[in-house]
Formats: sequence, structure tokens, C-alpha cells
Amino acid sequence: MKKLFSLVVSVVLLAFSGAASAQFAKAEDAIKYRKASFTVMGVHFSRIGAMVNGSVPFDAAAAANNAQLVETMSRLPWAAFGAGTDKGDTKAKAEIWSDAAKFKGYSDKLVTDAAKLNAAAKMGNADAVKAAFGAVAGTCKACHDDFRNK
Ligand code: ASC
Repeated sequence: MKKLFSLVVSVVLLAFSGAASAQFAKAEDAIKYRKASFTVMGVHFSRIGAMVNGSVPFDAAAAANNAQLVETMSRLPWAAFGAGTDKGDTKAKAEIWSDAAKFKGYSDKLVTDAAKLNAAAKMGNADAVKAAFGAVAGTCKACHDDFRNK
């Protein structure tokens, strides 16, 4: 009975890991992809950050371009956290997989916050961009604190 149970568990786990990694040929490819998407997102987010902290003047068109990219990029990394992508050149904590619901909560919140940032930037209102930027930054930080190794 115990043997049958562990066989069933193995088959289910295999099926899931197959499904989760189907979009990437190798775990290494998924890790590269998610890191690249975070990097691009961070570059465009930081360009808005420079306007928000006053180191460059507010430029509504540039803010809108960058916010559109942040929203687009915010949707991408999550499919690359499939089973078997916990080991390798990554700062991802094991809790991403053991507390997947919490991680999903953050990723969903980021997508929502980034969409609000994009909407604010499209309106061209510097104060609204500042507020929405702060929400996104808070979500980035909270998730990094819980799920990213130093
Ligand atoms: C950025 C960036 C992050 C977040 C985070 C917010 O610009 O690259 O990872 O903001 O620092 O707290």
C-alpha cells in the first residue's frame, strides 16, 4: 500500500513537472528567461523611479512608454517558476514552491499594481504616477524579502 502510494505520488509529481516545464526545454532556460524579464522590468521601472524621486524631470510620454513595458513584463516571469527550476543560477528561495499560494498572491498583486501604474502614466498625472510607483515598489520589496535570497 505504501509502495503504491509513493508510486502514485511520483507519477503525479512527474506529470506536474512535465506540464510546468513544457514551455522551456531546460530548467536553465526558464531561469534565464525569468531573470531576463525581471531585469528588463527593473530597467523600465527605474526610469520611472528617476522621475518620481526628481533626479530627472517628469516626462509624461517617457513615463507612459516605461509603464507600458513594466506592465507587459510583469506578466512574464511567473510561467518560468515551474517545478525543477529551483536549483541552478538563481536566488529563488525554496518557499516559492513550498508556499506557492503566497508567491502567487505577490505575482498577481504585481500584475495589478503595474496595470494601475500604466493607467496612471497614460493619464500623464505625475502625482498619480508617484503613488502607483510606490505601490509597485512595495510589492517588489515584499516579495523579494520573502522569496529571494540575498
Ligand atoms: C527597482 C528594482 C527592484 C525594485 C525594488 C523596489 O527599481 O530593480 O527590484 O525597484 O527595489 O523595492
